[in-house]
Amino acid sequence: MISKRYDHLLRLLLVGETGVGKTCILCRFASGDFVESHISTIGIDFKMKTIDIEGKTVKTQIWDTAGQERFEAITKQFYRRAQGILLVFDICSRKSYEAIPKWLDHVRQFCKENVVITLIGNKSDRIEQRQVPYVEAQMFADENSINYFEVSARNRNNVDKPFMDMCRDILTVVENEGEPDKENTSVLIDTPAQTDANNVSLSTSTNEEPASPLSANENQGNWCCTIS
Ligand SMILES: Nc1nc2c(ncn2[C@@H]2O[C@H](COP(=O)(O)OP(=O)(O)O)[C@@H](O)[C@H]2O)c(=O)[nH]1
Ligand SMILES: [Mg+2]
Repeated sequence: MISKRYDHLLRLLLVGETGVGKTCILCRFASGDFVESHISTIGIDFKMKTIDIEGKTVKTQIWDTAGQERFEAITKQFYRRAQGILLVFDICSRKSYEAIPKWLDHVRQFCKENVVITLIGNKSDRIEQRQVPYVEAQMFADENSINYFEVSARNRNNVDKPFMDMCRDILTVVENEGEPDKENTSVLIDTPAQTDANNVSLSTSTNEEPASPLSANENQGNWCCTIS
């Protein structure tokens, strides 16, 4: 019999405009890498990372969305399953910050009520090109009762902190309200139902088909979409 190697499986989702650095933040957190240029995320990818929180082994399954509007039909399904949302903007792009209320609306509309939300201002290494003052983003976060962190995926500054704090907060929710679907935690790559909303069809693929919950390739994968 295979024993479970973790105490909790938490599902997190990164959202925000294209180009703010979501994929870079995820790579930095999950594997420690910074890759200068990424192929724009098509649909949705995920990576997994196991962390220790107060002696508990917590497996995080982190989904990385595409910012493009036409993929919203896909990402809405992932909002429903997420226990934590990381709302990302680029501190050097006022436009990406001004889009945050729109992303927050999606979260409030589609997520469960007890979802933990964190605002992240990325690219803090480019402080001289800053277009969004720290205090302004902090005030927005305070008004919406969410945490705010400035990070740099490029120089790794502060990248782990929002993930760690978010997981701690989710564990508090889980301890108070119970794990939403504990019976499914042995299924590491569980994906929402297929949809044909807005003519978007989905198929799921991992690098290799995971043979068991212990297989190495459970740690990343992606959803592909076909727009018809
Ligand atoms: N200077 C700087 N550039 C970054 C940082 N994070 C990402 N980038 C760059 O921003 C661009 C978009 O990053 P990407 O992760 O693909 O954005 P996404 O569309 O939100 O997933 C890429 O050229 C990255 O190299 C950062 O912390 N600092
Ligand atoms: Mg991306």
